[in-house]
Amino acid sequence: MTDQTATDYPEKIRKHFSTVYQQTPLIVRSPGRVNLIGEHTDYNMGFVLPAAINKAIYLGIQKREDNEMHFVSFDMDDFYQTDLQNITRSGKLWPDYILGVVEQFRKAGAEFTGFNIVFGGDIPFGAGLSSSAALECASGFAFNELFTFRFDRRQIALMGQAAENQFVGVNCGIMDQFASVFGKKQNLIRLDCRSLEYEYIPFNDNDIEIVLFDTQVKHSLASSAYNDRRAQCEKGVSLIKQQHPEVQSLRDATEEMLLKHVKPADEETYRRCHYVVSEIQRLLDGCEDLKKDDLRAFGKRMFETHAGLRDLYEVSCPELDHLVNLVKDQPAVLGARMMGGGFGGCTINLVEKESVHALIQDVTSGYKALSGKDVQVYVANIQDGTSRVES
Ligand code: GAF
Repeated sequence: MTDQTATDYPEKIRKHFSTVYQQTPLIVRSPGRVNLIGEHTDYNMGFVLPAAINKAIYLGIQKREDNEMHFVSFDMDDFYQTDLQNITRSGKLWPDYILGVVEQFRKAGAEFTGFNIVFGGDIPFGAGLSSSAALECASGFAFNELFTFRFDRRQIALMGQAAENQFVGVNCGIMDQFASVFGKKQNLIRLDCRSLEYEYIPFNDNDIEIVLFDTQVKHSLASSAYNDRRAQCEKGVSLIKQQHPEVQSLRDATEEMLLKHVKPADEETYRRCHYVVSEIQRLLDGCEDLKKDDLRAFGKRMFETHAGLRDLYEVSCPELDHLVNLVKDQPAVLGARMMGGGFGGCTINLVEKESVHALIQDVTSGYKALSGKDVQVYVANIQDGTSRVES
């Protein structure tokens, strides 16, 4: 029922690479992420609390002698080919995450020659665990290694985000790429998305597991709704700015400002902004709970985050709500909420270790009864960020 880390991926990639291209690749691993609290706060210049996990993209790369780029998706059994003169959208999405990063590297002055890629991995696609950011960061890190470009980790994360914003067309924040690149085993990353300053917070509680329940749904409107929410936050800021020119983002806004300048103008925009302003504070308070080792108090805030995402930000969906409702009265569950952009994907649950097995059984049957669907379960543990895989 629970999954295992696909430790044999580097070997699979290496073998496939040698079959397809008759070359030995350099291999990079870039992980997916969880986020404990601080949702939809990154593009509002607030804080987030993600961690890289034991699910990753593995990407093999090697130089070619021409200017062509050949990509193989091992898991999708798909191929795409273009050249360095033709960096345009591929029409099938997955190559765009790589092409978008090539474009960003070139904008930053990098000079490429052709290259071959094979990638694969065990981050479920569309589950809200950032498989796309992992692919962007794996690509960026691999280019840096292969062509010795000397960009630093921060630049690699930022170029991954810019690729997604400008090439793929999703206006995401920096959280996912940052978590993938900067992950540290047994640590959360408390990231200030305005300054990009960050601090590692140890999370190696031996009694608690991070359990992810995957709804197995992904609504097609997810990325347009994401961009809409972002635009509503910007609208809230512009309404406040008329009276408070110093306010640059919702990070600078107070509840009082929202009540005075946003609520009378647009009730829905107010609800969105109210959620964000409360969530930024909730994360700061949650970090205090962690300092005091009070995971119960922290978990309570996770439930509050879910309520805000459901009722105010309106990015949940019935399946996510079922999963949270199924666990909310279970004493072994300290906290639970939907995670990531929303409209599907996973819930994140902090669960007492000895009760994980029983909980999974309960949720599996409960979810089936409520939604008619099978839940997928992942037990996440916190791992290091992007790195080269030595052979
Ligand atoms: C997605 C985005 F990619 C992140 O930047 C973040 O905004 C998240 O949704 C919501 O917190 O994962």
